[in-house]
Amino acid sequence: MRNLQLIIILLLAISIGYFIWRVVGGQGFDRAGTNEKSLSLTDLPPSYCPKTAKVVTSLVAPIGQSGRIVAVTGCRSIDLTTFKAPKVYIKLPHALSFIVAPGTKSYAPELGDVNEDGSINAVDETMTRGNLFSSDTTNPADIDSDGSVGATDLVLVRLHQGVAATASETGDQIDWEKIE
Ligand SMILES: [Ca+2]
Ligand SMILES: [Ca+2]
Repeated sequence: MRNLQLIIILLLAISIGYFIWRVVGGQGFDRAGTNEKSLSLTDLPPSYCPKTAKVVTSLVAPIGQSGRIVAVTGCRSIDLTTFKAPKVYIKLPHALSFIVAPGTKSYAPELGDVNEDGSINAVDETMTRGNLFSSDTTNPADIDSDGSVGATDLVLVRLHQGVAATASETGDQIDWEKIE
């Protein structure tokens, strides 16, 4: 009888341990702090196709030394498996930077930061309005990268206007503007 009680207690302990491991360590980042998953970018205009993203792993590292440029696979996926940090900060072209915490599998970036200064405001809208109908493919106001500055670009700016990345979401704030 006593043995049976011990076996039940043991099984219970193993079950609880497994549950905790699944919930705490088994999602997103593993116990070493490595993200197990790629991050999917969602709710973006079909023509928006970032080639690279900047990933910053620490705000306390020397300025500019914690960031790395990574490829964006198929315009929509960022491989975070090699980053060992409790959370990472990500910046995409013309988007506000954002935090990816453990367990995050997808994110809908806010587009509209024409001048890449970390916020979407009247300056971005003025730049977009001033370049409307431009078909210069390198025009920074072509936010959705469809080859011209048009209604969609203006809608994106207006939709996200007033949204600003908080200090904790801007990573090391270095070289954001160099993201292509
Ligand atoms: Ca801006
Ligand atoms: Ca456009």
